[in-house]
Amino acid sequence: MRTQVAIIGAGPAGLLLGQLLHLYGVETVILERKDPDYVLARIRAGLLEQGTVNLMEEVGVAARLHHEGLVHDGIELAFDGARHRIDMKQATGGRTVTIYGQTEVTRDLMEARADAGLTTVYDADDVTPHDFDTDHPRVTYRKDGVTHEIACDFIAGCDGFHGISRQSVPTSAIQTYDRVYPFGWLGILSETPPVSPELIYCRHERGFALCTMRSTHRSRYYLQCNLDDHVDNWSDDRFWDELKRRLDQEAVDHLITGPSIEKSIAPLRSFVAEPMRFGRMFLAGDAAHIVPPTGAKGLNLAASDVHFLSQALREFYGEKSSAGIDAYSATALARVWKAERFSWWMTSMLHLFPDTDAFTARIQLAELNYLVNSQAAMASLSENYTGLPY
Ligand code: FAS
Ligand code: PHB
Repeated sequence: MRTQVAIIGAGPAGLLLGQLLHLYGVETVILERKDPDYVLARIRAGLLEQGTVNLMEEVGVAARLHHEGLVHDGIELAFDGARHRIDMKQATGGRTVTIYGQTEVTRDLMEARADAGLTTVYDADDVTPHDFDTDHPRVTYRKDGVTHEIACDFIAGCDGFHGISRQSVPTSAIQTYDRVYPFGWLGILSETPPVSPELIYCRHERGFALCTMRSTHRSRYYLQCNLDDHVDNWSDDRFWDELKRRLDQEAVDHLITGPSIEKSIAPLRSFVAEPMRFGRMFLAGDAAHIVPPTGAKGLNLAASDVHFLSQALREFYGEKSSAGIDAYSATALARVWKAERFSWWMTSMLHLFPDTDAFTARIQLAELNYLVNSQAAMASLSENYTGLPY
């Protein structure tokens, strides 16, 4: 088989890249090691920047997003028993965020790709990129016991943090930056109305909590937990009791609890691999970087990466220019590192660290008090949270 761009990974990065390149007349094949149901069953991000919404519109898959997504103008920060709203729309001159689960983004992109008759190989085993340091890269994979080869012009590694693409790069050719946080997030999904119309980020002496949602009848809550904790240690009742200890009284009074339909613990880390291009192979999304979810940047960075990469490949095929692909890594990394900084800052300000002593706790509260009393500080948070320009 031959194609122009072989994409490894059918998560948001791979699927969105595939749709953008299809729009630009560039042929792709996507190789995914899992089956569609497995990919859709992963409960992950829930909040889209305007830039991500714009890309979904560009590839013509934003109808359900606009019908079911919830547009939010602001968020609330809770600390010291009180809540403070940040009007991000006012602070940024009109920018908002949209609540629409990653599962739904993935489903919409999967359906659009299938409707367009584009090739996605699911249950592809042993996907392996080859010869990406030559002008004739290729990807091999095994399916139903048969080994296949795809000759291509380029390989897009959209296979996430644990994928094969980044691991296929010689260690001498790649520099990584890593920060593993000493805690995780215990997340719960419940068919209950959200405790508040907008997200509430809580800093509390017992640990961070986040109240978010998937719709007006499906809520998602997170509690900071120990890295060595296990989801089996957390009954629904224990989760709700702990959440109430970390919320302000108004939130407690409005909280509607119910049975969990999903419960999981996610580790938190900041990670960047440089560069994001290796000859004819590009990395995009979690394959190249990870952010702690505090700033809701993970999925949105995957979107901006594939925006830059799709434009570069469109230029290569349309104008026979390599300028875009030569600039891809530096362009993508410039935005990645700003999102890494913002996500690290939000995480540092809101979580309890093992070395959070009395001084650090006062600094965190001073940071938060300054933030909610300064138009300039709220504008800075707002422009980062709603998404820096591409
Ligand atoms: P993904 O990991 O989503 O997709 C990679 C795809 O490649 C997967 O389908 C995988 O099966 C496939 N793959 C892997 N190895 C392969 C191989 N060798 N061959 C073929 N296919 C292969 N972000 C937020 O903004 N907010 C959140 O709350 C949030 N919560 C998260 C919770 C968890 C547990 C995790 C892991 C991430 C979370 N994220 C969150 C970040 C997440 O949303 C990612 O940023 C997003 O999935 C990035 O999309 P992709 O880059 O496509 O990677
Ligand atoms: C979510 O809805 O899952 C979500 C929202 C905002 C975050 C993290 C997770 O910062």
